[in-house]
Amino acid sequence: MILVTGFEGYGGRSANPSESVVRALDGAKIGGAQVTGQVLPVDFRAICRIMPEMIDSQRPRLIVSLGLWPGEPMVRIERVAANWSFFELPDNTGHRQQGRVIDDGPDGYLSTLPADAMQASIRAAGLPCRQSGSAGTYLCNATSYVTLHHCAQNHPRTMAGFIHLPYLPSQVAAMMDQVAANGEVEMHQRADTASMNLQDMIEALRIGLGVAWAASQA
Ligand code: PCA
Repeated sequence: MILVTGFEGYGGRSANPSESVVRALDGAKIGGAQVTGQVLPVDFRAICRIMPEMIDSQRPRLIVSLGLWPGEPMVRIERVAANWSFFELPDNTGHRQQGRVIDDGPDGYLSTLPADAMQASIRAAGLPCRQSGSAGTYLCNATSYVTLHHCAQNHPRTMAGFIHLPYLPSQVAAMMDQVAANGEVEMHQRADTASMNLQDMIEALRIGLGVAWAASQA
């Protein structure tokens, strides 16, 4: 079984592309594996509880969590999860985690996804994809850390990692309207205007999950 997670909107945004991608993939079959999609709350304390519970009860062999990285122009496979949080934005409950994600956990984990192979296949399909050495210090990094820590301790054969996604084009269009209406910064000062359409993101994920699933069965 493949578990794919995404997030609801946060930081004043009503939408999150990761939620739309997860809803599209929920129930799909990829490489003979059943995909279960789960949309998660932007809530640090809930994530610390929900991710381990879901992994214990559903026993996925592969876990790919998704989130938005504003300004990212392509599908971005994260390599590292750090045991460090610095929430510049409060989560959706108003909580700002500062400090370790898990007090007695190691400083970091490397993703166990076959990132090079996933990236190569996604690019071969004509879709832009890259890797990154930092998922930031907000909830996506924390989710990735909690997942990799739980798997390392309890499910060592489960492959897991995180992928950040760009904005949807409609979100950027609405943002540009807001920039114009507010009249506070010039359009060119906004560096977070990259986007990718939903079908391309879904296709990239289908390809990446297929590659990762095959590797998990080898
Ligand atoms: N992106 C945030 C958290 C939720 C999301 O979609 C992040 O990058 O941490």
